[in-house]
Amino acid sequence: MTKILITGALGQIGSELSTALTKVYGPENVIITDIHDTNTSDLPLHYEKLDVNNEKAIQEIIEKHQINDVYHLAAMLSATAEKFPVKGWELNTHSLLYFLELARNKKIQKLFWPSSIAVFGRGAQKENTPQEDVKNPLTMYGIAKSAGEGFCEIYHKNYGVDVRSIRYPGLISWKTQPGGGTTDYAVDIYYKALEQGKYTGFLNAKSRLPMMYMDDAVRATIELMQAPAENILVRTAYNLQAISFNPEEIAYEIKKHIPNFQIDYQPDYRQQIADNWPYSTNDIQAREQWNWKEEFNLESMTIEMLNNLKNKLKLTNS
Ligand code: NAD
Ligand code: AKB
Repeated sequence: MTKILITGALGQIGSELSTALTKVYGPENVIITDIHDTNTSDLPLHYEKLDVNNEKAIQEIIEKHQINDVYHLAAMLSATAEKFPVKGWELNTHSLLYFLELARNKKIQKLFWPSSIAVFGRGAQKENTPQEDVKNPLTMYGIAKSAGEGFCEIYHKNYGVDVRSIRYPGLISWKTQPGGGTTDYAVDIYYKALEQGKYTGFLNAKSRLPMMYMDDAVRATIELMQAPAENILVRTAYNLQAISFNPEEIAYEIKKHIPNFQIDYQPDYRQQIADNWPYSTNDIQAREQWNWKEEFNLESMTIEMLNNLKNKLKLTNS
């Protein structure tokens, strides 16, 4: 049976991906890790503290649990990485190299590492950005993701490492709050709509960006990792398109359910980050090579978000 280790497992993606992987591989085969001290009795899975800046600690945990596959999610997201550029660069690149080295030395079999739409920047086509378009990112986060994609391709080509990656768009979920990205507004807006009936956005009304509901992202990740190796022809990271919208459009969708909902706009430093990212990406390779297809659009995602958050907030407040 495949034994799995997840880093950054308490984050927005990790908290949902770990549950999904448990359903596939069994709870006894999924080890979740993060940098926090956590009362492990609160968690349904086997948790261990792991700082991915510590190469020796990574090696030890891989050996201790005889890990086969790693989902390396620990990272610093775009908005935070602009504030802490050196820490962001180190966390987002060095830790990936540690896992790639383990794979090169056959200590692990398969590695998943997420990239981002942030790899695109100056000179890239804004609409329907092709898989192989120019990558001139203008953020520390995007530069680190672009370097990471390069590492993955080289380790695959030169050392036969089975590393797979997706350029996730902004991910929207109700279970765990996002952790410091530019697309975080698209989660916060649902909370504020339910709690306060109004929201002040940090991007302008027309800032359209690629987005995806978490259920689609988790399913895509598992499908990519389960696809036969010979189908995976992109070893940088796959474009994956689902939904594109701007703050005005998501607000319009929310108003269908909360008619008095109000939005206003006070763009901050994150506007400049968003201005460099695509409006939508072309993901034909993912669709053709491993049958990627999204299930959620803006309408169905909004219904899911509002219904689930209503229950969650009721429980939290009672
Ligand atoms: P998140 O910020 O919600 O979670 C990251 C986790 O990493 C946190 O739980 C944090 O405690 C942990 N972490 C931070 N430093 C660590 C360290 N030194 N050692 C171990 N753990 C550490 O992020 P996320 O949204 O779950 O993103 C996961 C990955 O997906 C990242 O690589 C991110 O760049 C990528 N991604 C996310 C999105 C998105 O919209 N969520 C979009 C594109 C790409
Ligand atoms: C962020 O905004 O930093 C992330 C991403 C698109 O990579 N959500």
